[in-house]
Amino acid sequence: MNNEHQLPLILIGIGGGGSRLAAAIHQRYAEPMRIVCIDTDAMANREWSADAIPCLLIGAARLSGNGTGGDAVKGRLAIQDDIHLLHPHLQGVRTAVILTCMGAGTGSGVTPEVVSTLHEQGIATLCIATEPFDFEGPARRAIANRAQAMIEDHVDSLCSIKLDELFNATNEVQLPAAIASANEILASGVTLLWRLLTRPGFLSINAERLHSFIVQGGTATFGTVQATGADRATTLTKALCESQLLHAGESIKKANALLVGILAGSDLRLSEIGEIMKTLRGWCKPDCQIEMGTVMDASFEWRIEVVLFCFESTGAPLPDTKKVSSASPATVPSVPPAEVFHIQPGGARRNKGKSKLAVGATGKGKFQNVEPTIFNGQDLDIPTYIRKNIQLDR
Ligand SMILES: Nc1nc2c(ncn2[C@@H]2O[C@H](COP(=O)(O)OP(=O)(O)OP(=O)(O)O)[C@@H](O)[C@H]2O)c(=O)[nH]1
Ligand SMILES: [Mg+2]
Repeated sequence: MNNEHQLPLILIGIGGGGSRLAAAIHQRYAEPMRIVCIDTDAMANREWSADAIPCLLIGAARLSGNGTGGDAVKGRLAIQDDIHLLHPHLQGVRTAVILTCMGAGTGSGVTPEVVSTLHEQGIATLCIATEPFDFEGPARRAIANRAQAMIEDHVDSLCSIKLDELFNATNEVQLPAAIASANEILASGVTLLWRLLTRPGFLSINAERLHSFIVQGGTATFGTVQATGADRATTLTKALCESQLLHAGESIKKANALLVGILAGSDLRLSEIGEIMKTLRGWCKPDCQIEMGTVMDASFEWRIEVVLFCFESTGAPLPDTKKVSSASPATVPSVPPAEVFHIQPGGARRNKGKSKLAVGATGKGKFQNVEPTIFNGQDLDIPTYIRKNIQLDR
């Protein structure tokens, strides 16, 4: 029997928004999971602590627990001060799912540093990062873009989600309902990864398989749909094709790899799995690699939920060694053969090549969008008083 605490998988929430989403996911999963939140804001930190989620307050020496006030320079310095606080949480971790919101100081400044640290430790990273709403304005957008470019340097799989698209997908008009619904969509996607490992149905994915999938993932998108009724499999595939988060099916067509999770109760039929997988196979590229798993959950009786991660991995797959399912093909004749991804030693992300902008930390005034001036490991574009934490008399 799997114990979630033993899983080599951790959820890391960063900043106010990222921690709030991580806490919502933790609550939805309702079972023990490895989780840690990181923030510069002591008040927000207390909120998550009340939920028994370990929270790391970083940069307290320079920010006094007041947050960064939207300054990614301060966020980056805060995590550089206190990255050691994260290390005890990484014992035995092979894969990290990071939730973060781009556009302000902590998420944008801290996430690239955390991703880089995890990468150095050989931990595969799937970073789910929200992009600010259009109405938040160009300054937040610029911070988000710079942070994203830095994250891309070391992350294995990056799933950027535009908040405008996420909220459109909720079909809710009033803000509180839209936020709850948006949280629910993200929670479906993320908890799927835990459920696939801890509550497998007859087609399972193990932690090492998931690790190798994420290592090769590249740019990722995800969507989730559910349906009930006699034609629920057909309804589901139609909804997937129309999903805004999957760009009306474009993400499926472009994907080099798909991770498909099917959640259902004991009434799930093999023919339904076959129909869903056959339709997906028909949409995606002939050489697209598909990994699927089922999660049997009594609370899903009468309905099916499909969660789909589409990865635009740029790396050529290595020769196959394993089949996706331990079930013999004879027992599931209607499911098309699926291939698996392979572990890539070193865990390096392969979709490099995008131009690297300066870290958000230096994104101010004349240093906006320029490469940082690094000397002896120090970023000289950061004012000396901030770099050396000198308190100025005012
Ligand atoms: N989906 C969602 N997005 C959020 C939420 N809170 C904030 N955001 C988004 O996240 C961006 C960053 O905000 P925060 O996460 O609060 O900022 P932070 O990373 O804590 O940074 P500082 O507070 O400036 O130190 C915002 O511009 C919003 O786009 C939330 O509860 N849900
Ligand atoms: Mg904050």
